[in-house]
Amino acid sequence: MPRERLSVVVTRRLPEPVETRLSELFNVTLRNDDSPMTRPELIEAVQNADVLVPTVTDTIDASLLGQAGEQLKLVANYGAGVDHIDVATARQRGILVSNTPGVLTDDTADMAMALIMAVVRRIPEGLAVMQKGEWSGWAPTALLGGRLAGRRIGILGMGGVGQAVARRAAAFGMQVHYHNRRRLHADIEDRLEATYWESLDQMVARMDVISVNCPATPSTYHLMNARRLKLLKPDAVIVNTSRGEVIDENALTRMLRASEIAGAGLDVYENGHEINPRLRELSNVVLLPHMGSATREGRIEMGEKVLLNIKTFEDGHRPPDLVVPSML
Ligand code: 8YV
Repeated sequence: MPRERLSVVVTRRLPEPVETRLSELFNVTLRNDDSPMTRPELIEAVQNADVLVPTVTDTIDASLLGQAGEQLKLVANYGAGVDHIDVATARQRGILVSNTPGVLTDDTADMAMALIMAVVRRIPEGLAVMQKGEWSGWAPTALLGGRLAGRRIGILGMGGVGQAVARRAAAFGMQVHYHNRRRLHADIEDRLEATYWESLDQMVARMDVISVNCPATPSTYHLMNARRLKLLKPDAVIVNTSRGEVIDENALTRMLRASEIAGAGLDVYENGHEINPRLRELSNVVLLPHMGSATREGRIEMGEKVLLNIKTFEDGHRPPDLVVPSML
């Protein structure tokens, strides 16, 4: 007799090829519209599914996991970051957690560079002039930005995305510096021509650009707090394509308003999609709606990773992208 297929609940609409493949392989419940699941819907999902496929917009906390049925065995996250999942509680309850590392590294690094260029070269301001029909022709001193080549970039978090940013920044002629929990191996450092700073304070004070690329964990919460932001040079810019919680958003907004820092490029925010409204009023700030990994290729490859994690688990093996609390 064929084995009964795993019951999989997906919390958001995924790219069509991913949904099709999930339906072919598993007993899957897909989302009809693209709104995030409500809390009661999530509770129902964890009470019935063998596998839950959430995204960054779902809070999989201890209280939700406490209401899960005995059958829930795997949370196969569609995304790399797992800060919205209580991985330790899941583990205690015998629920595995997997994610989708690697496949969104280049896309996210591209977006970090796009934000750096947008802010330093004032691209949105130029676009606004064009869209409003206000361009009266070339002028020697109009919309002058800065030159990337020769500028120092300080990368905060030198994992896969941080290193991909480093490679890109070096190709633009920037000098690469970084701070990380652990210093990279000397050969990787050499290859990236990256200078390690053990002291984040000292690095921050000397950089022209800061790129935030570390995950959100209790130890990175407000790593860029008001005190540390004040160490930035007044002509420095900061970009964040990782998680909003790493920067104290209100302190950053105050400094941007007071021109104590030259600009910011943000793809992520401290409170999900609720952003400090004052940020929207500032011309030296480029805001994006968390689209760092938003490429068709990336989102399909994320789906392939989810599929592989579930299928491997179904076949009785450890999912290749298992997340264990000690990794965090
Ligand atoms: C994802 C991200 O698209 O993977 C991550 O950690 O931040 C995003 O780029 C999102 O998390 C999907 O769940």
